[in-house]
Amino acid sequence: MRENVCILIPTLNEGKTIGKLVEAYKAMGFTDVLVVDGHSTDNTVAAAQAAGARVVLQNGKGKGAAVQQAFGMIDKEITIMVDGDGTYLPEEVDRLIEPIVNGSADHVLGNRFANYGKGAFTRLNHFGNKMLNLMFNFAYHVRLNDILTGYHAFNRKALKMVNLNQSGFGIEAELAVECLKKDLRMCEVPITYLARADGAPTKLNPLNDGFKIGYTIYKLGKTYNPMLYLTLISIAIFLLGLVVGVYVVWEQFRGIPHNQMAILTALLIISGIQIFIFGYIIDMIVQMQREMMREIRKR
Ligand SMILES: Nc1nc2c(ncn2[C@@H]2O[C@H](COP(=O)(O)OP(=O)(O)O)[C@@H](O)[C@H]2O)c(=O)[nH]1
Ligand SMILES: [Mg+2]
Repeated sequence: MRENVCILIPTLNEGKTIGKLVEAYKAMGFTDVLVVDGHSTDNTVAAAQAAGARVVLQNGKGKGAAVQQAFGMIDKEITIMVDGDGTYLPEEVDRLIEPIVNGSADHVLGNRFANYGKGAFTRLNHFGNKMLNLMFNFAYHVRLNDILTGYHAFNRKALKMVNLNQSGFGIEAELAVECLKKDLRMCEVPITYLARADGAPTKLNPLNDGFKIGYTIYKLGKTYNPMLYLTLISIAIFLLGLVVGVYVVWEQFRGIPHNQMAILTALLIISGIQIFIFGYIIDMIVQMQREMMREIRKR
């Protein structure tokens, strides 16, 4: 079975850990280890090759571009994607492979919150991850614990259907969104998450990238769930109208008329209701389109 698996490792300056990682997978019987390197300036490429990996230098910039490129090159039933920083355990790979082999999922995510080592998450990182997962679950009506994990498994179907346009660190969020949009079955399995090796800093900038990932979720969420966004806007406008309206009525009782403000009240309340109805209609169109795509895909 292991000859049907490709181990994909995107790397950028992971010279400290990549050699061992590739060796570990090789020793477990995975013959196809593909390292897509983002033009590392350390010994990553040499170490990966020495350990027996197939190394490809990526075109374009960012992990997203690297992964998209790799997806186009892989022709295996199962693809495992794992960070090259040694924070994930090769021995746990079967947990991710299992749901693919038994056919219960198309995309498996390793849930890092199940078991994480001391210092694996900084406090900010832990908080940020929780927030982004909450936001994601809210926008997409799902219940996932860890969409930003670095340990994934895909079957061939998922690999061919997923389309990543975003570069940089939006990629994990985009992966999750793509799988939902394409109606792929996702599942999570518990995994271990270790701290990075000393002197091998993450490429992630927690604040900056956190906002980028949040923005990606928001931007993509708009097309997936337009109702949500329009509902939020309509509620805001409606409430504003209500506040102004209460003030106008209050003043009226005290004998002070506010004609312009009364007009404003009416406009705000009507706009709020209308935007809500637009959202409802757009939602219906999106649902219908999704249903249709589902039918088409079944054939
Ligand atoms: N090919 C490629 N790999 C990258 C790039 N940026 C990060 N990576 C790799 O993607 C993986 C995840 O990055 P990492 O810094 O560990 O992010 P973190 O796990 O969120 O801290 C690591 O194996 C990195 O070496 C890039 O621009 N190109
Ligand atoms: Mg990492």
